[in-house]
Amino acid sequence: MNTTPLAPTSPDTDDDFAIHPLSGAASRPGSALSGPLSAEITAALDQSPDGEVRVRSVDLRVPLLEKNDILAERNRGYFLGRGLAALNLVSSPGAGKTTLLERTLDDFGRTTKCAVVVGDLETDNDGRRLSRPHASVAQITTGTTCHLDAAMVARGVESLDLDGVKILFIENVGNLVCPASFDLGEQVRVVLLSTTEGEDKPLKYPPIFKSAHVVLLTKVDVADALGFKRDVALDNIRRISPHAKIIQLSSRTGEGLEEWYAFLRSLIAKR
Ligand SMILES: Nc1nc2c(ncn2[C@@H]2O[C@H](COP(=O)(O)OP(=O)(O)OP(=O)(O)O)[C@@H](O)[C@H]2O)c(=O)[nH]1
Ligand SMILES: [Mg+2]
Repeated sequence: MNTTPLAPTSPDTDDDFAIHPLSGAASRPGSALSGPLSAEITAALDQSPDGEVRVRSVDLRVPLLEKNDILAERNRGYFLGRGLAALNLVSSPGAGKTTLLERTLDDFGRTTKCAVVVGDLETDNDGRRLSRPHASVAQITTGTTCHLDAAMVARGVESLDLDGVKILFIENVGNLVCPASFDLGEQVRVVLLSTTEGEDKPLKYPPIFKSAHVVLLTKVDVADALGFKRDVALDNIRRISPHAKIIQLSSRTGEGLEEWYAFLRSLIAKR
């Protein structure tokens, strides 16, 4: 079993996000830009011979993503070493991520130990909603950041009790754009599309749907009342993510949840 500490050990001091363990160990500050990246920014501020500062623009996206990818690989190795299946749940705000996880912890989570890391800009509302005696939960508040990154997840996971845990759910910040670029080290990326959003979202936000292993069509209980065209939505999902497994479900009525739980069981069986 891989017991190497998961979070980066560099003494970064910036508090740009916060961990609120709903159970487990004490919170600690997260890491921000550091090392080579700060050096790159400093190098961008060239000084001319007459002392005048010339500002060069630097594209930070590549180094930021490179750093994230390294940490994501580290997370992946850690999850693998512990025999954990990690799922990254992504959707626009309010598509039903927390409600699905509440049901999943209450049903599936009674017999299979699960843990959750949940990210939001502000509040620990979702963390408190998900808190259960039988499930370890950590809430991350990102401040102004519109997605979780691998470092935040590493810190969140360190505050969890992972003893006997088979499935780690990572509920990302509600956003259909930014989370697409940030690998968290998950094994499975789950994208939710709710009937309240309209059928066209896969066409309008293709990167996140292209990256999905599983697409959940949620809130199907209200599809008819909304005039939501399921066949059109399914067609759009298949056009953008032809390889994704699609499950239609309602966390309210329970429709489709058995298929979701069967999928989760299949992940454990593969470990
Ligand atoms: N009718 C219906 N409503 C649902 C269903 N699932 C969730 N909702 C409602 O949708 C709203 C948003 O649900 P959440 O689970 O908080 O959504 P979320 O994706 O976690 O939201 P953020 O964390 O803010 O991104 C709540 O009012 C839920 O009760 C469902 O299956 N059917
Ligand atoms: Mg939520």
